[in-house]
Amino acid sequence: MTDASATAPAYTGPRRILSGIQASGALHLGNYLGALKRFTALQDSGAPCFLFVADLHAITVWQDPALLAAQTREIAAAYIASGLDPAKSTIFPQSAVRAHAELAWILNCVARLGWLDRMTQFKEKSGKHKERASVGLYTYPVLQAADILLYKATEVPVGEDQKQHLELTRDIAGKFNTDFNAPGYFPLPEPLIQGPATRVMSLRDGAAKMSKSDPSDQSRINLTDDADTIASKIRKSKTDMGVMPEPGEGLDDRPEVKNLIAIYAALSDRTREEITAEFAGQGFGAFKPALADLAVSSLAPVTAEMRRLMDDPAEIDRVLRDGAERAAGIADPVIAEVKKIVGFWQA
Ligand code: AQP
Repeated sequence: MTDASATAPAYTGPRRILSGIQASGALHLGNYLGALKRFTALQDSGAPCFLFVADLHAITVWQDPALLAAQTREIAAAYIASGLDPAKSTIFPQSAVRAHAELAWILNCVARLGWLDRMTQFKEKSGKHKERASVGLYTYPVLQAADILLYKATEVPVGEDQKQHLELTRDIAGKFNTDFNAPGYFPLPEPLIQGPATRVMSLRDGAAKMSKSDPSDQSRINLTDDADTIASKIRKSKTDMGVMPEPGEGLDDRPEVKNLIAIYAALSDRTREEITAEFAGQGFGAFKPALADLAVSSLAPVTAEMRRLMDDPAEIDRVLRDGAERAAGIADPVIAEVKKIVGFWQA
């Protein structure tokens, strides 16, 4: 793939921020620090924010139909509980705006098979039996490109794991603009991968991403965990025989310690250097309880608000319905224009 930004004329439309979280429930600290907390920080950045619940993405792996709508509400509740104001930010279910699927099909015909073959997330998620994976799991990054380009989003806050998919989105946008002689029609969106916790790692293995599909519940802190569970998981988290590092000490050979410091920094809105300076030379017996207290006090209000909202599904449904209408107000004219550009028959 080439970087489409090298040759394409610049997009001149307004700034828009867009991101999504899969409706597969079970949100964890990685989702909170890598996504939710950062969306909230961007809400007042001067560009409108579109945050969707990715239910079309969720069904790329099996989802129980009896649970999917509740999982969708749970992610919407997490958005609101993390501080997103539905009056300012557009919060909506992806499947409620038909144009996502329509644009994904058109972009499936723009993207090249070789580009998708290189996507590492598919390789990781499909494992040893890729022939048993759904076709949707394979084409997932094209749907993601459609999600972004449908709103002509210019900035996409995501965790480190989504970097390759964002590069693919830029390539698809560039190829569409070139193939259809529509210079600058789609923006080449910028991934916003910033902050101390763009890749929160497992509490049991500093080389693996904290992930909802990790079979060990001890590997992650779930947003539904109570205070005792959070404290116990942090107490039992893997470290080493050493003590807390000195400022400036390299930590590449101590990934678990590096991860805990990054989590502390992200939760407290401080830098890793500040945290290292504070705890230098101390044992983990001092650091882990401090981290546990911080995690509990940061997550407890979010969890409590999520529970309150989940007890009032009608309130969440109002937010999602209103968000879907507002989102369609942007998406529908874009898909109509795209169909015209592609040359489809129009009445
Ligand atoms: N460990 C992480 N650290 C930082 N950011 C993370 N994100 C996910 N895991 C981490 C970010 O959260 C957003 C939403 O992710 P998602 O739930 O839509 O999908 P995902 O990345 O596939 O999440 P998981 O937990 O890793 O799911 P599985 O186990 O199914 O693969 C994204 O912005 C993502 O970067």
